[in-house]
Amino acid sequence: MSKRVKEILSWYRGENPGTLTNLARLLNHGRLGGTGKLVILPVDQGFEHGPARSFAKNPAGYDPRYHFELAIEAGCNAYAAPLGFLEAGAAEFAGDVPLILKLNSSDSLFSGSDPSPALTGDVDDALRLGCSAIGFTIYPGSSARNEMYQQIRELALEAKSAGLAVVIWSYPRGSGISKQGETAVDVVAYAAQIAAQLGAHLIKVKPPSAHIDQEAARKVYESERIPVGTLAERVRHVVQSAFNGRRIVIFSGGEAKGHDALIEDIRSIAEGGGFGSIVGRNSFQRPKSEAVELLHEIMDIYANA
Ligand code: FBP
Repeated sequence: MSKRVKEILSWYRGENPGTLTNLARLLNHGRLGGTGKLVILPVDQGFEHGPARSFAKNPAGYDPRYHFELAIEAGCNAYAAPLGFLEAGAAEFAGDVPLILKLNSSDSLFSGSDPSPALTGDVDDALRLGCSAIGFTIYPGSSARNEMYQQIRELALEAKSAGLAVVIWSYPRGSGISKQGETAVDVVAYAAQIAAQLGAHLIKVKPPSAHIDQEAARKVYESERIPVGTLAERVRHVVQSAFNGRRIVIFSGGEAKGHDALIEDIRSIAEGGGFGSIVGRNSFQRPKSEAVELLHEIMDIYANA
């Protein structure tokens, strides 16, 4: 076990040996194994955005086995997906890559302003499929947020009792927050704090913009001169907001974009002390060899940070 992984595990001393072992599995697997950094492949976009928007660019992605292969070939720390995708490959690829079962999902066919995801899996499913962790999305800013907080409180308790790790995707969204506010640095930092308080071991947020959304927060950012001018500074602030860096915070890739723009973001995230990335569309929407090359480039930036 590397010194860094041991140090990270020490932040989670309240957890049982099963959960610590599963956290270690996530941290020790793949090309970044042992570095304390993670790159995770998430493929829940088929449910969240629909099949064509997700897979038409690279039709190999319609096949659930493709994503296991991509995560394995690229040496990702883990592969995260909803129930159906994991059930379709968990036996064939058993033991090849740590799995994270996403326990809630929402589709884009209902266009209300307040996301209210359904529970689409449970802890027993995660155990049956050999997962290392459960995954759950919360939408701070939605009128349904309190229901989500209560659901993850129950699920996290159950998962931890069963020795699993808990990953929370924290996405501010809904009628309580403006579009610009969804990625505002104060809001993303707050979202990371909420996920940490809900007991997440790993927290996933979007890269924060320089916008400050909440008036009460703005006064503090200004009076305390919190540096948020560059992406690296904002990432540092978000990581600090999740228990002063004592929780693993990783950042999403976002919509498919050009190589250079993505790499620039990753460099800033690494410079700001981010623990890694979760890269979905930017990887599985490219041809596999290109995706593997890109994921390796991303991993090497984190490895050398
Ligand atoms: P991407 O790299 O494709 O952005 O995936 C990361 C992710 O967290 C997915 O797990 C999730 O489906 C997606 O972002 C949600 O995106 P949106 O903001 O459009 O709901």
